[in-house]
Amino acid sequence: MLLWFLCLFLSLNTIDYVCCVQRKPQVSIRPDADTDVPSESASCGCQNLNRDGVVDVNRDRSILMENPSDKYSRTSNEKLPDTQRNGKESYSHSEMTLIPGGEFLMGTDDPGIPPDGESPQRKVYIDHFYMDIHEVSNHHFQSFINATGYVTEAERFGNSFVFEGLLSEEVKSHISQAVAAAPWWLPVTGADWRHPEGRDSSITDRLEHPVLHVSWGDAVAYCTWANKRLPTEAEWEYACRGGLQDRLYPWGNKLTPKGDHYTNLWQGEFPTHNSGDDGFIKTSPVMSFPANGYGLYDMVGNAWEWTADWWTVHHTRDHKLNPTGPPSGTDKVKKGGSYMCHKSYCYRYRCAARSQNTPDSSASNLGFRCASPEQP
Ligand SMILES: *[C@@H]1O[C@H](CO)[C@@H](O)[C@H](O)[C@H]1NC(C)=O
Ligand SMILES: [Ca+2]
Ligand SMILES: [Ca+2]
Repeated sequence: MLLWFLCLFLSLNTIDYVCCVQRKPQVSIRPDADTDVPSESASCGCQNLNRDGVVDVNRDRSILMENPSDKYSRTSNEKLPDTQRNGKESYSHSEMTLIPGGEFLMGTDDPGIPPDGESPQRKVYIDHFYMDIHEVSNHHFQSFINATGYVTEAERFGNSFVFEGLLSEEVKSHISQAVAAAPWWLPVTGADWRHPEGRDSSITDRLEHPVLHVSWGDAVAYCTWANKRLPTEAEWEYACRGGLQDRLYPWGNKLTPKGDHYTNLWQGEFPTHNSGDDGFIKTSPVMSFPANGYGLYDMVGNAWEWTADWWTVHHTRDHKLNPTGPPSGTDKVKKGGSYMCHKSYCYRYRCAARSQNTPDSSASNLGFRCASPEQP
């Protein structure tokens, strides 16, 4: 067991700790590897998750935070009540909006996290398509499950990764493993989309929040059922930019224009203190923050979003027409960052930012939305 986690520390000083919520080790085992914690912004709050790559926390209880929940503001979630959207969510699928075709600059020449393959900036042309205006919600995912009886991969595996700060003491007391490089990630038995923090949790009061703990395959199954598909990375990034050219965020270059929060991220110190300044310490109901220029919500922040593409960090400046990524690979691209992202650890809530996971991965900050060439 120890060997599995040691392999996670083979940072090689270049390959950053990508946000891999993965089940299969991607690197070989080197028992002599040292065990430094990942270095600041090169890593993110959701990396190195691997069901085989966890350590025994009973050997060192201090790997767990002391009472992280004490440090969270209980009232923070009351700031932005769940009201605006009540009654609006009666569709069985998410509403979509037309993303007009056009050319854009994909990636950046000023990468926030160079090892992620954010550069070079290149011209990409995208045909028009339709995009879900928000992340697929628990409510919509439940419609799919009710209609099909589909069983997600986390349910089949019997566990999924949950951020420690969200867990009850009861659940934590039964956990004996953690991800060594990122001890705030714990494999939780019984965690799945219906039980985001394990068996003693539920989604009844979170039906309008993004569905979590869905693998890439689960996301594809949902989109296929809805007569849609996952967006390509290029489509996703084009949609993220909302018609703006060469900006960091879907709304511009300032993270909090006039002090206002435009999406659900992490404020405070990661991973010990989440001040919830944006109103939420966990996920937020979809559409809690302003839409971008294309009418899309939470393109960055709230939940990470799976895309269709296989992962590569090698890009050229060649102009591209509707690129679909490499023909094969081991990881899929995810985009947008999540409510757990803080600049110090996961500066990935930018349109050009990207990360990856194996397709069977699932976690408490990873969801998706669908696209379609035509209005379904
Ligand atoms: C799914 O089925 C459950 C159990 O029958 C029901 O309570 C729930 O309202 C249904 N949800 C949707 C979105 O169809
Ligand atoms: Ca937040
Ligand atoms: Ca998102």
